[in-house]
Amino acid sequence: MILQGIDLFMDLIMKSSYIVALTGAGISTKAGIPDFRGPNGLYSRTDMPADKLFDIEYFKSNPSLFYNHFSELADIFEKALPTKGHKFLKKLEVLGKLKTVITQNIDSLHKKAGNTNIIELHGNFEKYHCMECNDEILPEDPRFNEIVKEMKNRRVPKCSKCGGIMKPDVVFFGEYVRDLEKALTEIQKADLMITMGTSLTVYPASTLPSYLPDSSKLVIVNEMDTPFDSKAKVVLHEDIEKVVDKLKII
Ligand code: CNA
Repeated sequence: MILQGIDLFMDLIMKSSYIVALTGAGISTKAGIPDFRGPNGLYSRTDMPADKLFDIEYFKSNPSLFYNHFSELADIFEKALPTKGHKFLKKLEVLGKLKTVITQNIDSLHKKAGNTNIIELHGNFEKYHCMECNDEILPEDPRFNEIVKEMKNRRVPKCSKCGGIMKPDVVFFGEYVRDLEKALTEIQKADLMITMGTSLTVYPASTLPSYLPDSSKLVIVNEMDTPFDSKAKVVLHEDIEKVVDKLKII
């Protein structure tokens, strides 16, 4: 029998021993966090200059643009809980199949779901630093909550030491991504790569599936087309949660 679609995906999971996942904003939309390019994504909003929001040059010259608009999303990020997609990847790790999650997301939901080996290419909001004196503020520092409060009040948080602008530990467009070498090493060891909820258009994450060894398999789960669809063994243009439900792994 020739397996296809979800059955082939399940078969590939069963036969694999070193799965690496690459995730994007689409795995978190069901947690209430909008993506960039989906139908209800931030790029479709006319009241928010989403393309400038995470641009380092705009941030340096006008940090209030980011803090003004991000205040709305900060609460959503804080309250968001892992989706079935995140739980599925956690389960694959518990089963000893999934070795690494590489994510472009900045929402820390893979950590909340309990995965342990996570490469956050674009950082997260778990740390802030001063753009002038580099002072670092971690969550256990009482000043961390002050920064979050300032942000939620649409004010630019300032360094308590030198008055410089505080920046979250998130990689903006125009900055270097984190741990790219580590991500490449993991992909080269993978026998199965699963990409979930990413348009595969943001460089350099967009190039990562091309580093998969020829003998390994690629599965893409994303509602919209991606540039790697023709290279994948299985492409499911479906909602991640529906796919996970059909796999019956969680
Ligand atoms: P993207 O370019 O917005 O692509 C998301 C993709 O997910 C789209 O192609 C959607 O069709 C698809 N999608 C949305 N919901 C679902 C669903 N339920 N099931 C299946 N597919 C779905 O986002 P990428 O991650 O590819 O681009 C990388 C950017 C987005 C990075 O710089 C991130 O930091 C940034 N981002 C992150 C978050 C987050 O952390 N949750 C939110 C918004 C943007």
